[in-house]
Amino acid sequence: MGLSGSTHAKVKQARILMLGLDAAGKSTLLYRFKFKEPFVTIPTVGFNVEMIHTKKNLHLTMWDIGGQKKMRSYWCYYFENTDGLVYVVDSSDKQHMDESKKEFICILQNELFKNVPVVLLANKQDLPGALDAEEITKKFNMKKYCSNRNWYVQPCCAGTGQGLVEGFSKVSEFVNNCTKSKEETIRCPKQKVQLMMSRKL
Ligand SMILES: Nc1nc2c(ncn2[C@@H]2O[C@H](COP(=O)(O)OP(=O)(O)OP(=O)(O)O)[C@@H](O)[C@H]2O)c(=O)[nH]1
Ligand SMILES: [Mg+2]
Repeated sequence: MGLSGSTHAKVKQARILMLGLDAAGKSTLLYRFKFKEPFVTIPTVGFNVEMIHTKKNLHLTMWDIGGQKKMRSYWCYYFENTDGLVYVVDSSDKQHMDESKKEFICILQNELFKNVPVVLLANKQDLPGALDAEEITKKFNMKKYCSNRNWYVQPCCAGTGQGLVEGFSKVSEFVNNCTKSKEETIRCPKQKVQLMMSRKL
């Protein structure tokens, strides 16, 4: 009895940067989304990189870069060839909201980010006093600073996972529409698996 099969799939690869202030929740939400269970993090020194496979033959390489002040001057080294930006905000941290906005605008104004689509994740919606998506949209002046690109503000909670599917779907949608995405055809050789019939000796 024989079994044969072949795979011929077109897979798009996209490079996504995750940025935001320290403790915004970037690593928590990346691993919550990838492993579908709560995740305990420590502050990221350097970066984490994870591959996310979406249903539409799109592979997202997620670069989660540490957001501590001393690390922000290194962010620009990751900017080249970025297909999408996921900017994470602690929606409950009003004290650092202006600082977060300042860093956000600085990224958007970089030449390498021209036209790069943005998904802003308004994280920590479970905490009291968290700004909602509308308030974050206004606070970050999204209409003004993102007028030349696709953008979306998604409220979420990395702790429970709420809003993450929607947020990552938006990233995929934007990247899929983006002509910058590298296209690659992965061809797996025709595989033949022969199952030997067991024989009585
Ligand atoms: N209540 C609540 N806490 C959260 C949420 N997301 C993350 N946290 C907590 O926030 C803290 C910081 O989370 P991280 O994911 O490490 O933050 P980060 O943005 O990766 O920080 P850096 O690596 O320093 O840039 C952790 O204690 C998380 O458990 C959330 O949605 N709700
Ligand atoms: Mg981190």
